[in-house]
Amino acid sequence: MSAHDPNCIFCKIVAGQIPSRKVYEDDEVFAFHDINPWAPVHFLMVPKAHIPSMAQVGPEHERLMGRLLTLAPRLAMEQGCNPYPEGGFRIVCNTGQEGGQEVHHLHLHVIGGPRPWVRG
Ligand code: DGP
Repeated sequence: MSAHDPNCIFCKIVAGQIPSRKVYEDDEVFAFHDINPWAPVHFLMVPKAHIPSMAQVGPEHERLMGRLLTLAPRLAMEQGCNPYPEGGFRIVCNTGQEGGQEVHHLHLHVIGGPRPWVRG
C-alpha cells in the first residue's frame, strides 16, 4: 500500500495541495476541520499514510491506531468540547459504502460541543 495516493483528496490535504484548517500535525497524524460540520466541534483525524479504511487496518497499524485514539480526547478538549461527563464527544469511523464512507482515506470524525447538532 503506497504512503501517498495522488488521487486521494485527504492525501492532498496532508500534503498541503488542498487547503484545510489544521487542528494538529505530527509525523504520522494530521487533523483538520471538517468542511461540512455537524456540530460546533467537528474535525477529522487521518493517518498521513494512505490507508483506505478501517477494513485495511492490521496488526502493523496498532501503534498508529493507538496514537489516533489517544490523541482524540486531547484535541477534542482543545477544540472546545466540554469535559466529561456533562460534555464529551463522539468518534465516528465510517467504513466502506455500506458504512457511509465517502472519502476512502481512513479518518476519524471527532464531533462534539453544545447541542443541538445538525446531525445526531
Ligand atoms: P465520510 O462520509 O466519513 O467519508 O466523511 C468524509 C468527510 O470529509 C465529510 O464529513 C466531509 C469531509 N470532507 C470532504 N472533502 C473535504 C475537503 O476537501 N476538506 C475538508 N476539510 N473536509 C472534507
